Amino acid sequence: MLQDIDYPISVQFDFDEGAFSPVKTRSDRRVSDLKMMFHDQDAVQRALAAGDPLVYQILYHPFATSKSDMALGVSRIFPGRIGDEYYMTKGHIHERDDQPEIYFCVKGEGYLLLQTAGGEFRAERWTPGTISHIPPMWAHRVVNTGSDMLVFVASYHLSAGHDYRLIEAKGFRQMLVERDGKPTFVDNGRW
Ligand code: PAN
Ligand code: ZN
Repeated sequence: MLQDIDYPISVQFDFDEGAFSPVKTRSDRRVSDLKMMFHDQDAVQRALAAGDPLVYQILYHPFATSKSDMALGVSRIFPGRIGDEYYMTKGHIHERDDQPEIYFCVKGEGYLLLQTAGGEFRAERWTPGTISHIPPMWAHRVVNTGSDMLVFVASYHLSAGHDYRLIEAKGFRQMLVERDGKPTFVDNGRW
């Protein structure tokens, strides 16, 4: 029996737009919201002075009932770079150590970066249609290395919690930068 449901149960995804509706909340992340994540701090200052561009948006819809609570998030990462480093999400690890997540790349191209607190690192190449499972206790970040918007759908439990401290402190072991016009992995000197 359906009761205590926060309607609507369904939302409609538009593949051309890379967005669904209705949206409960939309958050914008600008360079100023993730300035410590980029390695080239001079380039960060130039971007801030040039109007603090939008890096990504998160469209969010909680599906909450009295007995369960899944979250749907769609992230839309714009194409661009700060210096030579591609636009990306901040990246976080879930506060609860038993909480995984599913990511589904629907548009664009890039990489999913995964990393444990101990520094084990993985990168998965993404094209439209790639569906990735993020295991519990792995930090996750998505990098847009393409020339169009990268859009992915995320589904996770509302109680997972987001802890940004580990990634704010040191970042991921490797960064994605443009070299000779191509996305290239380079070691992050903070590790
Ligand atoms: C996603 C992320 C979203 C934005 O919904 O929250 O892609 O990335 P940051 O939270 O790292 O800025 C998710 O992984 N939720 O758990
Ligand atoms: Zn997550």
